Amino acid sequence: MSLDQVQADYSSDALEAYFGTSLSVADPDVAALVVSERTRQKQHIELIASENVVSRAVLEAQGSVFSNKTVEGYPGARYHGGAEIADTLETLGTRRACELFNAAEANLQPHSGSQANLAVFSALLDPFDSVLALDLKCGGHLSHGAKANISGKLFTIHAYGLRPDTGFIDLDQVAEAARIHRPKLIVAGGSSYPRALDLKAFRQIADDVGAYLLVDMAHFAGLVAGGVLDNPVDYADVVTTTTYKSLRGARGGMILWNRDDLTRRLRAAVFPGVQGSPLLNMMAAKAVGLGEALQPSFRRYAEQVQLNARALAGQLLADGLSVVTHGTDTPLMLVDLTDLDFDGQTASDKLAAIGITCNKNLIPNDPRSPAKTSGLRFGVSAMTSRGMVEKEARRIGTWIADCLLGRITSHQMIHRDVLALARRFEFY
Ligand code: DSN
Repeated sequence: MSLDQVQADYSSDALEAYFGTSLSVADPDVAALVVSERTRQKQHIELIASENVVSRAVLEAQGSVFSNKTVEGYPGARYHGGAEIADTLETLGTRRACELFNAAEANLQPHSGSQANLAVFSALLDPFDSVLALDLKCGGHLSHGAKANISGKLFTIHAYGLRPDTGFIDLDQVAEAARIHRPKLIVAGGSSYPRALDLKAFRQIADDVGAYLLVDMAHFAGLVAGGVLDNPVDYADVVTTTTYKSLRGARGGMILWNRDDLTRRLRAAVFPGVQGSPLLNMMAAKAVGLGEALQPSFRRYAEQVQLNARALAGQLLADGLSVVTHGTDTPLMLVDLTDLDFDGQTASDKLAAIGITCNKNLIPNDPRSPAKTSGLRFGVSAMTSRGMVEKEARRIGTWIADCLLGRITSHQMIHRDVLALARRFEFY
């Protein structure tokens, strides 16, 4: 490359183009994918329990100039200069999180729920320490000690399960396993357990054996924020959550706690323990989402999420499908397909063909592999954000049941109906 060419790259025209060209002009390939994804989201009924639809304000904050800033450490004690505004942002977001969940302390830096859990494990435990958590096969989460996850490699994991007669957490088993294994940490919460946790019972069991209690409320944090479910912060030593499921904010994780004596360890476990610089654009968007969740209207949203979840689960049952625990208290539910002659992957493909998006999921004691599964998980946070209520939840439930139970004569016709419903609930 000649010197002339290098200098040309720094001409005022080149700089203006670099800073001023929109995505559609600068990179039509990626721009086209963004448009396609937006269209896909609008034209489908989204029932993946870990998804939601964020506000325009959250999107705007994610795409803000905070994307350019690197900071390490915490407000007032950073390693990089120019952090004054970042400090104000992180302090604002943290204050909102504490107010929303009535917590003394919050850490908004985790990039995800799994990072938040890893930080808590490393703050409270030494390698090989014993942990008691809900079995992944019974609705637990990878980051709670699955063999394939770092949490399962570093710590000694014992699992508890569900009552075979009800599908609810077997608290007797939790208490017995705690007595036998004397875990240093008990974890409650998971990724496909549809029922409210008995927080008081978990607290008691943890106290009986001198264990820390961690509640991972990722899937139901929005219902806690909206006052629909009890607040785990009142019971647990530490609470983790993602910010983007029922909480309807930016992608990322968060840690909340009340105990002063854990503050130094938890903060150090996030940075420098498992992360470097937080993603400040996501921090800004988290702050916006938390601000939205503090508005009175969020309470109404959270109530509607639970109403919709119950309406959908009720309709699936009424229309002949088997729902684990026969219902839900949270935004999610699990359909058991063992009576049908196809697996979760096939079931999810069938629903995708009529415009309904969900995910295959292991059911308790699933005979199939995680790649196939015998279940489907549905969540209603996203459809509720679009304005759908029980009437639509019931209609969707009937479409799902008709599709899975082979009661559809024309897939095309039902897909047209799904599309028409999706169009009635436009967004962006
Ligand atoms: N934990 C995964 C889920 O529940 O889908 C991703 O957030």
